Amino acid sequence: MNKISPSMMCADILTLVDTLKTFEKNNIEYLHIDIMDGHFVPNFTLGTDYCKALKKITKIPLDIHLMINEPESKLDWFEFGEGDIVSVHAESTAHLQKALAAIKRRGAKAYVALNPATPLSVLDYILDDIDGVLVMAVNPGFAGQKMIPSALEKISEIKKLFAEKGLSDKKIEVDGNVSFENAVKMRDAGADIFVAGTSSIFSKNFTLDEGISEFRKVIG
Ligand code: S6P
Ligand code: MG
Repeated sequence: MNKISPSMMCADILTLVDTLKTFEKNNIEYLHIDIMDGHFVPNFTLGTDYCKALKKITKIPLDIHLMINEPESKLDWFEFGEGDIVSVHAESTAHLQKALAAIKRRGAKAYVALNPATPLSVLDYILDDIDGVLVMAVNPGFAGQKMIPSALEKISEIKKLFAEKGLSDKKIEVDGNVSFENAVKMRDAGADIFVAGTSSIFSKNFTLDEGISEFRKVIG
């Protein structure tokens, strides 16, 4: 079954406890936490204390998306472990393998995140080190952007690559403008985990419960 990872930067911090209750009731699989450092991307969002607080109040695994330079030297700042996903950007470090191996050593799933312009050749020598790929369908930094269409082709190519190499247990996560409409195309291209933000479950046009049940139908 495909999985939902709501983008927590899109959730109202003042009603966070209620939002988490709604997620638990709806068996949401992951909480996508965007960590930005103002260097790798031009924005600041959530941080170490936020992850710690979530760990205290919910059992839903974290899906930490690190948009920070040199993540390998900052992994110890974060609380994560068995069952959680941690993504590092291929473009953010000269020591990608080192960062991925450090995540795995802590029992979490290591994903490599790829900006829209990053070619798949970066995967060539890290296939053994990853549990999945996080495909960015927008340039990271902000919610509410439009999907860059080449993301769909990228998802299909990764799916094909995993199948050819007998690595179909590895997952493809997609992030950025995963609207109800785009999610169908992303699913058809081969995505497994869908980051839900302002263009789907956090849209102001319906309740969170309604958004989640509609999104589930769409991602299959
Ligand atoms: C963007 C970030 C994403 C956004 C998500 C928001 O840098 O990594 O996780 O929070 O894309 O969703 P939407 O539907 O507003 O694009
Ligand atoms: Mg993200």
